[in-house]
Amino acid sequence: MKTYRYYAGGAWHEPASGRWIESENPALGEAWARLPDCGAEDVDRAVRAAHGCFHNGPWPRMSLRDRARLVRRIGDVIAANAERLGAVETRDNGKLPAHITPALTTWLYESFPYYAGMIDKFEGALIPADAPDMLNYLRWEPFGVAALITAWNSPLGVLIWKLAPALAAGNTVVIKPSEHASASTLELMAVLEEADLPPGLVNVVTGYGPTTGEPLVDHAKVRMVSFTGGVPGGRAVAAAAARQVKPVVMELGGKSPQIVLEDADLELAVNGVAGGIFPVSGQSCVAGSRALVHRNLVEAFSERLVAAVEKARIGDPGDPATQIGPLANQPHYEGVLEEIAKAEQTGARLLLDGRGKGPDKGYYLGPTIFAEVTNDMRLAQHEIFGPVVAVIPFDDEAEAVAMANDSIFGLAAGIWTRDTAKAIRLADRIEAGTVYINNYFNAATQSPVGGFKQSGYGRENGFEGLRCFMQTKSVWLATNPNEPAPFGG
Ligand code: TXE
Repeated sequence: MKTYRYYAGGAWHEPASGRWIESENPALGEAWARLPDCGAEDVDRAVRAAHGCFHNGPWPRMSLRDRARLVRRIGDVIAANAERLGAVETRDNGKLPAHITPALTTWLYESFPYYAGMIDKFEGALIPADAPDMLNYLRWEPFGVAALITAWNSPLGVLIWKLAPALAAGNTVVIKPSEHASASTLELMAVLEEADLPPGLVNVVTGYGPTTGEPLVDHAKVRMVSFTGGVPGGRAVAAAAARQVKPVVMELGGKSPQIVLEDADLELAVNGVAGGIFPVSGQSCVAGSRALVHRNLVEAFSERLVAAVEKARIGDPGDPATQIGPLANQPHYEGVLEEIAKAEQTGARLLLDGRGKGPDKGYYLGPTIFAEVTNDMRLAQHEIFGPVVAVIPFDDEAEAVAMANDSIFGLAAGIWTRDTAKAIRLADRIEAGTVYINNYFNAATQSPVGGFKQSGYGRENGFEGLRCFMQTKSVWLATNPNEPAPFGG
């Protein structure tokens, strides 16, 4: 079994507690690696290293050009090692290499040159403040130590969206990946040793939310938190951060609607709905898990959706022929099965049952489709995060919008129609951070991603993604310092 240690201050360490967590390969249901179960002492070591690096050594004095070079270098090292990193992630969470490795060399990679190129474009501002003999200007400064807490569905992807802007903005970081899939993040630290980073710039602690994540959020030297995960974890992190009035940005879950209007190109819509959830087994924050379909289309749509996915090749994620791999870990797999069983009790009709599909060993589950769902059912409200779609009929545009918005979440939505004006009208009324019209799942480094409502706040990617890692300072300079300030003024 492979043993990983945690990384702090440019060196590898064993957990102070002597405790380890076993990480499973979900394709086999077998442990393959062990990870440190870090506690408060280990977290403190990592945060102190990050804090030291923020204040001492080359990092705080580095020119913008050199900082940008270093951020680019990190991207280059990741891209050069994409296959190695992707292989570890596949082994640890079952994600298909086709969904990891090309992304690490193309658009995820782009985050590094994009943010490296952005930091010398912040031109500051001279404020025309209404104050005589005063010059008032603004600076945008890093927070200091940023905690980057990530989820298991896409550990490297989620991390890169945070790491590139956090470092470009001048912060140092402590990363806390999910206890279910930490190996690729630790492997990343091993490859980053090539990048010659200042010790303490990037640190990784592993362990559970309450015993590793919480001491990290609680640490007085951590000055901001960027979190991706579920709503309960997000609430706990926000509450802990509030104790020290610490800024948090968070991207949480979703129950994203895919609205298929009566005039939609049916084939396009079916492919868009299938492609918006099943290739990643629904384990994506923006997975379109509610198909809201015009009542006149619902039968044809459902039939075609079943036909499109019932023969999907489910199996070993390492096999290039595989289209759908396993779910990422055992507790999650069991949770999804439980949700399917609950949905069966509600009167929803199971059109396609994914249970029992794929190899016997491992956490496999095929596309699962329920019809005759109503939007108030748990199946339509609760984020399952698995390959499960609820088909919900609607009668008119107003009802579709009302149903789409009748959710605690607001991460993404899809609209399928031939009428662009209608699509734009709907897009304006939908409460979601991203709306896709006649496409789904697109993302780009330049385009901000994030949630409305309980899907989170703050944005990743784009200009806003960098801005979240900076704070504004207003500087007042007296241009006539001999003039005494009025007492008590
Ligand atoms: O999330 P958690 P998990 C959703 C999805 C999934 C659910 C649970 O519904 O089933 O979230 O996923 C750390 N203080 N998404 O288990 O538990 C935790 O250790 C500090 C949506 O991954 O929220 C892990 O590193 N940290 C999603 C991270 O938070 C804490 C992607 C996420 O864990 C903590 C994945 C605490 N109190 C799952 N509690 C998306 N938005 O893409 C937990 N953590």
